[in-house]
Amino acid sequence: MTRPLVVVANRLPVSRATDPADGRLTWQASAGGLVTALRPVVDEVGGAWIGYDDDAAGVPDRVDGLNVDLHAVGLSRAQVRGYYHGFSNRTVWPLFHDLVADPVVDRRWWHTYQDVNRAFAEVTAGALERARQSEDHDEQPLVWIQDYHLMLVPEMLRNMASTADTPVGFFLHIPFPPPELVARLPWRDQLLQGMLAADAVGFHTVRYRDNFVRAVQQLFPGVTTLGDSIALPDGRHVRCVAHPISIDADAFAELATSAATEAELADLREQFAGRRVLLGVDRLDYTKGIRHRLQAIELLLEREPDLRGKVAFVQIAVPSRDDVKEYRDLRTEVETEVGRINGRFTEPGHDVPVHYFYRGVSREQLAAYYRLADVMCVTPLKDGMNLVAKEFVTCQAAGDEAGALLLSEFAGAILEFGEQAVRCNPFDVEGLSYLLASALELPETERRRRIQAMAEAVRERDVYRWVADELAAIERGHGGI
Ligand code: ADQ
Repeated sequence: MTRPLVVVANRLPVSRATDPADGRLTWQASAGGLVTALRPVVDEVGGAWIGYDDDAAGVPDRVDGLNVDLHAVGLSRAQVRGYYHGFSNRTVWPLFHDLVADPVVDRRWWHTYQDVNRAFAEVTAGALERARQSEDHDEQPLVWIQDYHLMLVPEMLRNMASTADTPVGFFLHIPFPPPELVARLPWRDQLLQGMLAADAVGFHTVRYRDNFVRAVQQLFPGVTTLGDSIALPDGRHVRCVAHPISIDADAFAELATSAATEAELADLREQFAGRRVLLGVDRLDYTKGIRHRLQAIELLLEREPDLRGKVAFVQIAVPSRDDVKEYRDLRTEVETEVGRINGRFTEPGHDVPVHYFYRGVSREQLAAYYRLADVMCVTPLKDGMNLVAKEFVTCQAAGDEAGALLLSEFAGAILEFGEQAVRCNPFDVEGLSYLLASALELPETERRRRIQAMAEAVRERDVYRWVADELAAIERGHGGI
């Protein structure tokens, strides 16, 4: 690709840090997956990144080591409440995750969502203008909009004279639900129209893509499909594609065998000596199935007294969206459950069965836990993809470990891991408790073979492939090919 790349995402890829040399506050590129994935592209072609920051005025134009111009969108607290905590996370998030929680419908949030999407579109138009004027590029930039916070931005850009001809792509990182669920949203037409203004709309899986295409067909008369394109009544074609996101597999493999990870792992092996380890790593989100998982652990310990003292369950839960009531309630419920299990099954003088962390951990610690785990429990009730599963198999394979992956049928990742994972239905708590036991009992050679096969699948379709496939689809969609 030779066009400069303009990324539009809820957050900017930078964070504040203290300079170790003089203790001053500085800005640095953050270590998020999207930034890592796009780094090789923007190193080559340059570009811009548009995103929100709560200190918009303080964000520098650029940071060291990241070849993009930063454009911060400043939002008031009320806008963040309505657009982010409200419409994005209390309306769209639960609805698009198959109603695992009740969506809240609030007209004020919807209006704020529209206003904020417009603010993003305007800042993007300004960034495009600057990129066009720059002498470094002869080609028009390509705009790539990320996720459910910004579903109206493609159409807003299409309707501005200065940006009408720009190649625009949109990628949805969460599931796209069946049309019957989308239909519940009073503003479903506007949201779909917003996305349809892109040249290409990307999803993790064929099922989400097909759900989107069916919703468009049901809601807009006169729409036809041709291969992976939707033909709109006005003659435009929109390419709808399925590209599963992934991780930087080589970087994770390297991290898993680094000296720092090995040192962490040695400590953990000592701490958990004589016990098999079950592991959960998630943002603390009700879609991730953490409560069902804990209940399955409790049933397992209740049913099989021999396992008590011989297995430990480690749950690493990253704090998430704690401005939203449902997330605060979930934290209370999870912590109550952990307390109950430990209260029931801890023996005097012995360690607790459930180790619970409400915090993020370092990359090295995370990799060490992935290597330590005998069974990795990825049991979301619904999940667009789930990168934890991909990180786990990559770290295990790099360290020649032989753990098992217990994977929900409702995570996008199940499509790539097929029969190599232990498939589960997380809604069936009792069934989950039996599957935990059978995952522990799989023969070691079988577990090792499966881990290697899953890691190979991740290596073949890593995050760089995802970026390349997405950008190529946007180009083809724009060129009408
Ligand atoms: P998430 O719902 O955040 O992402 P996931 O894909 O699993 O879910 O990514 C979580 C990331 O956070 C992983 O890279 C993981 O390493 C990291 N992480 C989790 N716990 C951590 C901890 N305690 N400490 C440090 N890091 C931790 C959304 C969608 C997913 C989709 C992604 C990408 O919900 O379905 O896979 O976007 O599109």
